[in-house]
Amino acid sequence: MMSTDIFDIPMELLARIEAAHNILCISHVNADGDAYGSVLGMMWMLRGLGKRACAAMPDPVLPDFSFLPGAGEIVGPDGTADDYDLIIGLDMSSADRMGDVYDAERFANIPLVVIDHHITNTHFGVVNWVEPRCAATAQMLVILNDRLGIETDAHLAECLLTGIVTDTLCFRTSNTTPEVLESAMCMQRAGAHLAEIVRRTLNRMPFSTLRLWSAVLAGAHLDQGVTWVTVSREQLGQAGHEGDDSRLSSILSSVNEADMSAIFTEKLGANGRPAVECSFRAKPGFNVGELAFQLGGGGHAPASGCTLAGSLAEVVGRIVPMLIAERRRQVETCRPAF
Ligand SMILES: [Mn+2]
Repeated sequence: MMSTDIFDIPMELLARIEAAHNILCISHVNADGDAYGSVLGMMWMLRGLGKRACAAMPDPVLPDFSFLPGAGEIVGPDGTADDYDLIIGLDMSSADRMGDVYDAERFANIPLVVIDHHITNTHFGVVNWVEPRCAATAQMLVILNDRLGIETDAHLAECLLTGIVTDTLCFRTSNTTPEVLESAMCMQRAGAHLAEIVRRTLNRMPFSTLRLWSAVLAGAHLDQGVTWVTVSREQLGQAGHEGDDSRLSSILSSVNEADMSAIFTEKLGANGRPAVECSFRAKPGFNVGELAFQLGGGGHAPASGCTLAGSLAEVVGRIVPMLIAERRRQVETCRPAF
């Protein structure tokens, strides 16, 4: 028995799951490990209850996650049916994250319930179980599985541990509570291969990424407690990459001499004009959330971002001094907590 009584699962969610027979599970565009892990984990849980269940996602399955049990069964927008009696949306803070896979017209009469851990969730279902204290939607499903009394087989365990491992960057994020570790432990005991999941999801990259990072990091700057890099469209083109990589942010934010870090990635704006995607990180005790918000973006104290019009040189020239000033203000006005 897990010590997860602090989490309340809505009775209506349990009742709707128990009453349903044919269920569609959906997760989000630009899927990550928690999206795959939770949509497939939910599918296996429902099958464990003797129900029909289908997993659907807006985009084709990424090769990195094809190792997950059931990944080959994930359907796209064209693969869904009409006769579901319940739809479960997983790991999504808003309805638009379902992309084309949620056909509002076809599914108009099918109840949609939401299971998600994002604090920004818009509660777009008829029942919404939103638990920001959980580090991953997959962690919520471990708790749900326990509450439903389903035996955890190795398939299910593999999917749910993958969601937990990827969303916590292998138990390194600040929201890795004892409850997270307990859920992960239960999944490992049930047959999930932790080291293999880490190797397949976190500890791998194509050579092109290594080349991109080596070019980008060769141009790293450090000034008054702020470190930053720029990623040009030319560099992205050579590497054949989209660019936005949280692992590069993690490398920058681990620099001893810096309290704040930034990655400036050159993009082509919607109107063909140059634009720059800014991704900010702050050490504990510092805050980059407010700056991003002022610039029209969003995020939290430790991680935030925004997209600004202008060339790489223009945006860097404008934003770096703001970061330096913001860091200095925060050093002077408040002592960092850690
Ligand atoms: Mn998640």
